[in-house]
Amino acid sequence: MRYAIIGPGALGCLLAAALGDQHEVWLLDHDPTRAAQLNQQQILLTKNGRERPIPIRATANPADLAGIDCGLLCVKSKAVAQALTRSLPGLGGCRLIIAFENGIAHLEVIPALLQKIPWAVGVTGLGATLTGPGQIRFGGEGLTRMGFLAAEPDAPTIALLTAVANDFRQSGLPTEISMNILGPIWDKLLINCGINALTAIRNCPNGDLLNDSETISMLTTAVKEGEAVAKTLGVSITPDPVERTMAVCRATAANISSMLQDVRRHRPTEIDAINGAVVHLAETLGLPSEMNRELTRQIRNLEESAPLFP
Ligand code: KPL
Repeated sequence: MRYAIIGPGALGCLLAAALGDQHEVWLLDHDPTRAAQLNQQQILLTKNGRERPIPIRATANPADLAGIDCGLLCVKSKAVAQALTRSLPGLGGCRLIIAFENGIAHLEVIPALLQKIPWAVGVTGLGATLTGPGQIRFGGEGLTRMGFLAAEPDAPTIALLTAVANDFRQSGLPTEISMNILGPIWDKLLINCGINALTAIRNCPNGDLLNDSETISMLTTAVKEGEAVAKTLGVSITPDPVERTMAVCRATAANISSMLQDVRRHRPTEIDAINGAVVHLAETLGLPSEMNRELTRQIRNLEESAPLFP
């Protein structure tokens, strides 16, 4: 299978590293200088204290993607429209795009842009920290789920998603096909609601959130507010999201959350797609969302207190 991974961030590089051993993997970067650097240096993955180079092909030219089978969209939520608009001309032969963004904002943007290519959603519990261009430190194992959100796709597209899930498994990434991907999307959203903003505000790795009772209480309230929204919307989430969020804190204890990575690099965060999206829906439904509103406010302050690089 030929893969194009759109976005060389932590998850994009981690998936490229996992699939790159056995498949042809192209990494699409909007920055030509960095793409040239990645081509020379390869992906450098540090896992269990050992660094290993993994060959991939990087490019900033979407035309190089002609003939790929599947695109894995791994850009930040806010960058989805721009990344798809830029790469679509090169994705002519692509038969499936799987969107791996955090939060739920991208689900509203993608349908209008991907009218000709079938798309699915990927939700992953994998953790990774980008330590430099193409350099990642593995942050924790986690199940990946993939499924179709929109209308029932045709048989070849279902078969292709099944083949991608097999490739992921053979590359060492536990992966399942989900017939109800909205559930896992919300399961992950609630985890991100509890972890991401708090780690960015406290400037700490995921595991440290469990060190004091005040932070645990904030995490609990943020997740419970989101849980109430999901239940009111009729989304079938997995029971006990607070305990599952704390389990992710433990499983990815040393990981630097994607939001803290963004704040440290002065990049826009995904706050609007995570806690901000919960606040928006809670307000529409007349449900409480004080904690998510407060976390959103504090992250916006952090974003404003330092210059942002898109
Ligand atoms: O998804 C994550 C993120 O950092 O965005 C978690 C699961 C919190 C791992 O860090």
